[in-house]
Amino acid sequence: SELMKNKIIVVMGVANERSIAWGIAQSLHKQGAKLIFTYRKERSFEKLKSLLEKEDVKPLLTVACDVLDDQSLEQAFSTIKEEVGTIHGVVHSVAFADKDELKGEYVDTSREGYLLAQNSSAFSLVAVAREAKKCMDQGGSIVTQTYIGSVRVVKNYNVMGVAKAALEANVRYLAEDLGKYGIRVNAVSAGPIRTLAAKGVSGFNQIMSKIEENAPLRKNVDQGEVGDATMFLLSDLSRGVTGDIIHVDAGYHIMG
Ligand code: 0WD
Repeated sequence: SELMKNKIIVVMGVANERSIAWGIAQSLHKQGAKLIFTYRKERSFEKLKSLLEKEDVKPLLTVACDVLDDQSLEQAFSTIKEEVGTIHGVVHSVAFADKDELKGEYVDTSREGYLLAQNSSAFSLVAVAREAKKCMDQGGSIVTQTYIGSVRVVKNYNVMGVAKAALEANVRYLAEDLGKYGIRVNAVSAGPIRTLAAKGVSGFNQIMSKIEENAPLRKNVDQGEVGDATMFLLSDLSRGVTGDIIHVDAGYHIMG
């Protein structure tokens, strides 16, 4: 099937083959989407190039974009507009916090650490939506990635949990603003997956075994499961859904 035929989607946040954004890209590619990739670091660009070659994915465009930098964001989306024109969706799979803030007590969070996490992980969705909107003249769908640490206290997740709470509120406010242009905004709340970003969270292995024991499906999820759910939110199948958070966590969030 070709659910995403004729759709052009921007994928932000592929660092390597383990990245959730890479799982999403594969789901989208399988369903016939045309893809544009953004990357931050040169190192990620090299990884991305070799991944694309290996999997025989031919991107429409790859463009540098640092979400902490307004000029970089404007430049990236104006390049997309010039080279490609209309886009139909954006995958925001980007977050960052200083490793030192992802352990110990939350009360000791520094001001700089707090602001960096909020800036990279929550405000970045607002900035991306503002720029992407300029290329979404036929409506579209924006999907971000969040985590249960936004609504529950997850040991060591600390400053990132608070950033994810802000991210989820951003999803709702943006959904209201952009709804009148036919642009939907949603999030996937994924269970823990071993990626580069996850390495920064101490006690990650314990979190994963707890889910294997307690989640209704008695397993952890993978990038493919998150990829397919994100694809659904980018596709017309979800045309009635906006401002929402879909949990792809083997059901863990329903457990007391
Ligand atoms: O367990 C997990 N892995 C979960 C992750 C569970 C639930 C949610 N998530 C979220 C993360 O919080 C994040 O929002 O999924 C998203 C993607 O995370 P990931 O796939 O686990 O992480 P990773 O593969 O490390 O990709 C994160 C990428 C960065 O990699 P590089 O090495 O290029 O910094 O986030 C991007 C970047 O691609 N990123 C940025 N991109 C542009 N500008 C920036 C930035 N300033 N900061 C980080």
